[in-house]
Amino acid sequence: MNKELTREERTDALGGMGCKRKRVEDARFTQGKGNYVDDIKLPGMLHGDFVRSPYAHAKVVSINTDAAMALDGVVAVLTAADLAPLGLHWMPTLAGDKQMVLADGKVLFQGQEVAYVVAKDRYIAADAVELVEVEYEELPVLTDPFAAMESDVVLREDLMGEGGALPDGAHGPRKHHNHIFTWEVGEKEATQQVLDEADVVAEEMVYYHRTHPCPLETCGCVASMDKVNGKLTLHGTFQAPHAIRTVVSLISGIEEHNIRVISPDIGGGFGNKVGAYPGYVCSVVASIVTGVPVKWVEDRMENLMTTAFARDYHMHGKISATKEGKITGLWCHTTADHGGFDACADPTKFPAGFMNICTGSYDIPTAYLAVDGVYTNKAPGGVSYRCSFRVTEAAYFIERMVEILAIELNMDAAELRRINFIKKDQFPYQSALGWEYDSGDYHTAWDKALKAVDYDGLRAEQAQRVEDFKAGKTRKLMGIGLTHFTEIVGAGPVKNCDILGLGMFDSCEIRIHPTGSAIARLGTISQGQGHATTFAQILATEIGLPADSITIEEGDTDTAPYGLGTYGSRSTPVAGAATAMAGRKIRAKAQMIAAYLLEVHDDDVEFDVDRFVVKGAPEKFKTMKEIAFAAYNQAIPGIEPGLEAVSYYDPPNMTYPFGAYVCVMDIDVDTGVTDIRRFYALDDCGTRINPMIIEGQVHGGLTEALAVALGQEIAYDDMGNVKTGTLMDFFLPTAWEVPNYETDHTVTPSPHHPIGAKGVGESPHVGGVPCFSNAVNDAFRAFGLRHTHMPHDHWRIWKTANELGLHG
Ligand code: MCN
Ligand code: CUM
Repeated sequence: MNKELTREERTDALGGMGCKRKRVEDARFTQGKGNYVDDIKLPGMLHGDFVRSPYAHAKVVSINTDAAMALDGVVAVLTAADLAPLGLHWMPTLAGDKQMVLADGKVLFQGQEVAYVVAKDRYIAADAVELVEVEYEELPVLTDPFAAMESDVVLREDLMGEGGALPDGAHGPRKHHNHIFTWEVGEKEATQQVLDEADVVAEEMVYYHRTHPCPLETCGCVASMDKVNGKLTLHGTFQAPHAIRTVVSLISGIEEHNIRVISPDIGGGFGNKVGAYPGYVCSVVASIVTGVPVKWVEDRMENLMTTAFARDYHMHGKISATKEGKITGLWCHTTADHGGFDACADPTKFPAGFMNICTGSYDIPTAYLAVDGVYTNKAPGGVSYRCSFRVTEAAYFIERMVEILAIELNMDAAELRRINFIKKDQFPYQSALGWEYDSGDYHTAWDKALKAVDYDGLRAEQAQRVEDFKAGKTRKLMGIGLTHFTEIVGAGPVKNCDILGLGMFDSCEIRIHPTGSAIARLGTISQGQGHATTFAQILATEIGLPADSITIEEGDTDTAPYGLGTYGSRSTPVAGAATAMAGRKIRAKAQMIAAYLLEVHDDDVEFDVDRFVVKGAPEKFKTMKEIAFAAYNQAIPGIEPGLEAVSYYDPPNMTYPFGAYVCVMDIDVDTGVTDIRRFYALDDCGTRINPMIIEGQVHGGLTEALAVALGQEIAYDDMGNVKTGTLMDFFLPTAWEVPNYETDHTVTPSPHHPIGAKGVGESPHVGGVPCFSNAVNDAFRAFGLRHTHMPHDHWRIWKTANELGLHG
């Protein structure tokens, strides 16, 4: 007989929570066996491609498709005129606006979809795109949201009422024809009064530039209408497959049970794949019209120029404090550039996402935030790129304002943070802008971080460097970037979070097979986060079967329970909770089966790692494997056969992960070249399911943060031309630019989450961007710099040095 394993050995054998389980997905990814949208090839499949506008704002006078149609292999060319009879030339956006599917009389941004060509292959489609003749009449272009709010030029005639009246938008009254919404939180007058009476006020315009997540795989889909059975199958790069199914049903009129949406492997989403794009609608229509499958996959330029961008927030801030440095108030007015259509993917009641987490990690008694959304001639979107619904903007804003306040107070920025942190015993903490932070221990994290990098030593070195620079001994300055961020993730309670009326719960359904293995399906969808690995770990611990014996499946709406998908780092806080809760239902039934098999009362058995044991008699037990078999092969009085459970989880609150980051950077004043000497990242995401996956998430998020802070942007010229529409101009960091990251953690569990876990996917980006930016700004603090805008590329840094008179 086998030697009986110890409790510890049995625990290890499960590969459950807390272990560095290797990613099960990687077997296929590293061998080129992933199954992405473009790998899907259906019999008779046609290919779609878009004619796109070269102009940022123009009337579409005429479209002539004759030459394109005459090309051999072209099957159809769709224009708005073809979609109009179906009511599909416009579609609803997730933000309550509507967006043209194909140009309906005008275009509002460069790259906007004008016509959709369907052909036998991708090359013919591309050739035919060139043959479509479109006559445009250029209109004045607005690329600056402040100018747009003053301009007579009307971007959205479709939103004008009779005689120039201005009807309300989806989020209330509008101030101007290019205005989308005003969103206000907090106390305006009280905050103004605090600012008026304060010892010290720091004021700054903090601009977080427009950027783009640029996932390796672009967006795409394959639509396949089976006219015989009336079933539509839509494969695509969807971060929210169920929501896409519901939206497709609502706009097409096809009953939801006749639509199957499948997200296969996704090569990075980063929020870029949350929304609905014209390509999806056109592909569905084309498949319905032609009766054969139609594939549409963007190229890189299309992805960069037209799909959901990120940020573009102009944040005007004022922060007040006593002369000892106690923050007394925060005021922020944000002008948000949403482009030609408001296609942000925020929860409905939050048109500026969770920007009102902008009080950050600090106990700020009085605050006020107003956000004005504005239309411009740029691509639509705004919520993407590891943003937690505008938390990136909020964290950047407050972490810059705190640095500027430190300058104003002539104080050390680390100390200023320390004296303003929310204290451990203040949690659950009610913020001035309406959130209830669930848990945190910021002082412990901060002290650990500063100690790890020898903060005092770094400051001494920096002071010496400044002396040396002034003495002409060096041309390099040293910056110390600090950040303590607090995130809000896990949308969310259904009572205040929905998208298009769909409550933001999530789900998990588990089926235990007779031989003691299992499949669990979730309403979320991994795009690289490793859900198949980590959700099996949650279950292994909850139900006592090895993680290796549990298959995790996501992304097929015909099989997975309804869920709202993966974004806003919500999978662990919401679907992870559902997984634990469904696991507990399995365990509850298993307990009854075990008690029956062991011939004792239900209450006389207890769960022990992978089995139920009789209390006080550890030699009497039934393993979960045995119980699973019994569930299928024995008639147990009063208990249904089988072992399955489902949980739909509506979280009581969001989770509030946080982190303390330090970046040490050297800057060559003459070239503007930055060298990141050190980057230390301490994250607290509560209970840690898989430390290795967390570390991977942190490395990825920091690298994307480096990109954004130091060079990446979607830039426009005055005519609305995208100046960074290719990877020649759009900075994508490689191993060359990436430093060696040091990761660390503290663990402050979420009190309301069944396993105490908080999200982490977006944290490193949220905290990383201000940390890199603060390092650049800090390097020049001794020379009088208060604030300079991102991206801090070499040219801009050189210019900053030049403006400060450091070039001689
Ligand atoms: N995790 C953990 N312990 C925790 C929290 C999380 O082990 N306490 C694990 C999770 O189990 C999961 C991963 O870390 O495997 C990320 O979990 P979570 O924080 O819940 O985030 P989501 O799974 O909801 O992922 C979304 C988040 C977002 S919004 C963006 S944007 C982003 C990000 O994830 N996009 C990514 N990370 C990405 N990583 C990759 N590779 N590709 C993307 O597109
Ligand atoms: Cu805002 S990027 Mo993520 O939420 O998919």
